[in-house]
Amino acid sequence: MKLKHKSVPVDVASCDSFKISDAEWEDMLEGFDERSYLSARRWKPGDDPYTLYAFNQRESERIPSNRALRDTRNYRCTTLHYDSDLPPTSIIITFHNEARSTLLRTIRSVLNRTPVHLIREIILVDDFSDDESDCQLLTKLPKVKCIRNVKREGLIRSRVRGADAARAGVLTFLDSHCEVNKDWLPPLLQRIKQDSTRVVSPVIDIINMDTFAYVAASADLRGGFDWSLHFKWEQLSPEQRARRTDPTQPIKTPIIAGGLFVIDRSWFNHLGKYDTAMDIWGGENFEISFRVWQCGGSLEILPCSRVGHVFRKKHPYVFPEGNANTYIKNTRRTAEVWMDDFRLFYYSARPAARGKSYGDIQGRVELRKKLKCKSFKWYLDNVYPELKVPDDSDSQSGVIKQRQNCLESRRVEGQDLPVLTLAPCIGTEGVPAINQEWVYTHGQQIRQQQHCLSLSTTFPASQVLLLPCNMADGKQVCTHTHTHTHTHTHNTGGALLQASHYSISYG
Ligand SMILES: [Mn+2]
Repeated sequence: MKLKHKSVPVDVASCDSFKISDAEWEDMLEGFDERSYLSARRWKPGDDPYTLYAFNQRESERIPSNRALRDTRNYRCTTLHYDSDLPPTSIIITFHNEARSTLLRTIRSVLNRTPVHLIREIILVDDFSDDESDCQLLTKLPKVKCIRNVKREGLIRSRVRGADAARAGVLTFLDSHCEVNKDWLPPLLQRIKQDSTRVVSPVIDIINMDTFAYVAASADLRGGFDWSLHFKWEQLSPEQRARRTDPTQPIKTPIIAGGLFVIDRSWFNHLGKYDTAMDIWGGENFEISFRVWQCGGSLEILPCSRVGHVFRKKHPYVFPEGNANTYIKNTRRTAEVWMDDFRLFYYSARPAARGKSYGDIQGRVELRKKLKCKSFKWYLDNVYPELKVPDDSDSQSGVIKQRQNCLESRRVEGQDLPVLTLAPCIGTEGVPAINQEWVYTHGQQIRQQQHCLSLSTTFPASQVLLLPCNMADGKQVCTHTHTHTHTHTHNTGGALLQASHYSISYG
């Protein structure tokens, strides 16, 4: 059975650089049997339409693969002109058990709304989906190629595989449940043609996961995050908005959402592609964003490029190591390689990351050195000054008391590390002696100079030692909070100090 193409979407027919007739479409799509493709694994009445994909499968299947979309751009975008010799791109779409209806709509929207000479190829990377014909059958569509992983690799390694296979000079990464909108690609390619160190994203419109309605997103947003490395969209500040006299101007962004972006292929390779030791999904957008900025590039969002994406509340697939563990591993690798001492704030905001294994980062550390990338402080000062750096002045200092005695550090000849003892408190007028004064830090460690109190093991009643501070060591973390009381009692039930009762005085 063949597709009937009686109605080509209006926005395709009206696009200046790309006119294609019904008959030509018929030819291009000949050989692809859409109805039979979509018939596999269809939603059945009585089934929960959210079970398989965590979006409304029934609604997705009701909507045609080539539906028309409202042009959500600012009207001034329609007056812009782009070079006639923009570089073509390889479009890379990775997926794992994607719904056929959404995957097909992603591809058809690209074919319908992109000047044909700008698409070198569409590379589908099937990350070991249950049904290998999901990908294979689509190669009947023009430009589409399929690569299949023989085991589950995750988004990151799948993208690198797609990039390695790509033949165009520019790479376009798309998610597998998108719809590109009118003239989405030329604004992106134009920016890269002018400066190949730019990494550019469209404004990501919202495809409602229940109704599949296509909803315009605000064009006054950029990517931001907090110290737990949790991504969030942020309104531009009033000053930034005041400076934007032209709504078509690019928006510099500290971080990209990660699902959709365009990057020069040589630049992608030069920068070290992705960290392929990261698993499945999550955190890779931090890594590539820090890397691009710190190593001499920039990230921007182009308001005149619009791509819709189905936002879901949860992942429809399983993480072999668990969702949270995977996110921690990936973000911890990012923090360790790119954030310098500011990773302290990451560990402080995400204490569960301490002590979690994150693999070998030597290769990425060397990459950073080889590329002579700038510091995270530079990034904060120049790219994301709005991210508030927790103020160390609200860390507290004081003595740690057991009855009349104070905990002190003492140097012992022949030993590298000072030892801990209890000795009479020798401070005067509320000023503790220097080796009896301890600082409770933001990273929830108890520190004296470069040494921190540390448990020797994680078992209860474990011995307390003084060791070089290591923000990543969970055994150095004291999670009691001291915000309101100046005197605080520790007991041994899982707490830091071994003896029966200590009182810690701060202030
Ligand atoms: Mn997605």
